[in-house]
Amino acid sequence: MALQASSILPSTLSIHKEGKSSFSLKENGFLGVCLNNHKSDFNPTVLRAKIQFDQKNTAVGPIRAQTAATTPSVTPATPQGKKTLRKGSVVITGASSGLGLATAKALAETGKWHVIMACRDFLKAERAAKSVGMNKENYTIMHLDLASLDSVRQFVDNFRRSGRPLDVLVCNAAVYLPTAKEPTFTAEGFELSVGTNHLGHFLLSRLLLEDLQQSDYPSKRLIIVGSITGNTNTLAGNVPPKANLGDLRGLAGGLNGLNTSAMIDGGEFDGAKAYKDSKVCNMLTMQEYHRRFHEETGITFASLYPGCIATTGLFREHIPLFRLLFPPFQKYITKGFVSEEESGKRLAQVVSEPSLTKSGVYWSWNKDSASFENQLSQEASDAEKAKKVWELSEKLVGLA
Ligand code: LMG
Ligand code: NDP
Ligand code: PMR
Repeated sequence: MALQASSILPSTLSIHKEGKSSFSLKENGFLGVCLNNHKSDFNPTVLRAKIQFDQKNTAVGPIRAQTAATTPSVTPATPQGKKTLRKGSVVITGASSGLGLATAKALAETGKWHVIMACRDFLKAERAAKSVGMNKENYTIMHLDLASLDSVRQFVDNFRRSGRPLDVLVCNAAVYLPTAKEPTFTAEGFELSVGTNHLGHFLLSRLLLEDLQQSDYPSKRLIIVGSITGNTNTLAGNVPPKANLGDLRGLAGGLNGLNTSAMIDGGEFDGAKAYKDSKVCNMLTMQEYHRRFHEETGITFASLYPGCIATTGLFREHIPLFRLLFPPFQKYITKGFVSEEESGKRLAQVVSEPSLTKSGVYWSWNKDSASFENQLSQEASDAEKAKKVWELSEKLVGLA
C-alpha cells in the first residue's frame, strides 16, 4: 500500500508514515494530503465584504405575511428546571439517497431534529425514508428540483407556508455525468452539473438566508457539501480531468453551449470536469457567504469532504466496470472509503455538534473519524474568484 501510494505522489511531498501528525499516510489514506504548502490567504476579517443583502429577494424587503419561527428555541420549564432545546428544523437537499439520506436518518433518530427532505422524486424519497426506518414524525418531504429555478422558488414558498422555522440548511444534492459526450441542460439552459450542484443551490440558499436569520435557534448553519476531487492540492484532485474555473468566461456567458461554452472555463464539455468545477463553486460560495454574512448574522457557514462514499447513486452514470471496481479500490488501495452510514454521521455532526460551530471551515475526517479543519486548494480558496463566481451567479439566477 505504502509503496503504491508513494509511487504516485510527487517526490516533493513528504509523508509521515505513522502518526501523531494529522497528515500521516495512515490517517488520511492519501486522501487529505496536501500536495503543496499553500497557506490559505483566507482572512475573514480583512476580506469581509460589506454586507449587501439583495434588494429583490433576500434579507431586507417586505416582511412576509406568514412568519416562520414561532416556537421559542429554549423551553425553560421542565420539572427539573433544566432548559431544553426545541427540536431543530433542518432542510436537506437530495435526501432521497446516499449521503443526504444517511444524514437525514442520523439526525432523525436523535429525536432532536425534524428533517425536511427536499427531493425531486417524492415517492423515491418516501420509500427511502421508510427503508431506513425513519419515524414519520421526524421528517417531511417537500418537492425540490434544483435543475429548475422556478422549482427552487416554489420550494421556498412552500417551505414558508409550512410555518416551520429554518435552523439549518444543507445543500447536498448533486449530479455527476462522467460519461456524457454532450452537455445536457437545466430548465433555464445551464449545463446540468453546474446548474444543479451550484446554481440551483446558490438561489436556494440566497433565498433561504432570510429564513435562517429569522430563526431563534442558538446555532444556525448553512452547509454546502464540497469534495476532495475539486481540490487540486490532493492526489484525488489531480486525477484528470482536473477542476479549473479559468477566467470564468463560460459562466459569464451562461453555460448554455450555444453562443458560449457549457463549461465554466470556456473549454470543451467534459462531464467529470463540470462536476469537479461545480464542487469548487460550492466551496467558494461557502467562503463568500462567510465573508459577507457571518459577522452580521452569526450564521455558521461550512463545507466538508465526507470521505469517499463509493457506493452511492452519484456513480449511477458511470460505466459498470467502474462501479464494480471503485468501492474495492477506495477500500483497499486509497483507504479513503467510508460507508454511507458513517458519512451521514459526519455530516450530521456538521449540522448539530456544538464543537463544530466555527464558520468558514472546510471539514474533513481522519482515519479515526475525528474531524479536522482541512485546507482548500489555491483555486478553491481564492477570494477574488469567489467574489466573481458570486456576482456572476447572482446574474444567472436573477438576483442581480
Ligand atoms: C476520466 O478519466 C474520463 O476521461 C472522464 O470521462 C471521467 O470518467 C473521469 O474522473 C472521472 O475520468 C480519468 C482516467 C485517467 O482515469 C482512469 O481511467 C482511471 C480508471 C481507474 C478507475 C479507478 C477505479 C478502479 C481501480 C481499479 C483497481 C482495482 C483494484 C480493486 C481491488 C483491490 C483489491 C485488493 O486517470 C488517470 O490518468 C490517472 C492518473 C492519476 C494517477 C496515477 C495512476 C496510478 C494509479 C495507481 C494507483 C493504484 C492502482 C490502482 C489501479 C488502477 C487501475 C487502472
Ligand atoms: P447520490 O446520487 O446518492 O445523492 C444525490 C442526491 O441528489 C439524490 O438524492 C438525488 O435525487 C439528488 N438530486 C440530483 N439532482 C437533483 C435535482 N435536480 N433536484 C433535487 N435533487 C437532486 O450521491 P451522494 O450521496 O454521493 O452525493 C451527495 C453529495 O455528496 C453531493 O454533493 C456529492 O458531490 C457529495 N460527495 C460525494 C462523495 C462520494 O464519494 N459519493 C464524495 C464527496 C462529496 P434522486 O434520488 O432523485 O436521484
Ligand atoms: Mg478517485 C488518494 C486517494 C483518492 C481518493 C480519496 C479519491 C476520492 N480518489 C483517490 C485516488 C484516485 N482516484 C486515483 C489514484 C485514481 C486513478 C486510478 C482515481 C480515479 C478516480 C476516478 C476515475 N477517482 C474518481 C474517479 C471518479 O469518477 C470519481 C470522480 O472523480 O467523481 C468526480 C472519483 C473519486 N475519487 C475520490 C472521490 C471522493 C471520488 C468521487 C467524486 C466526488 O464525490 O467528488
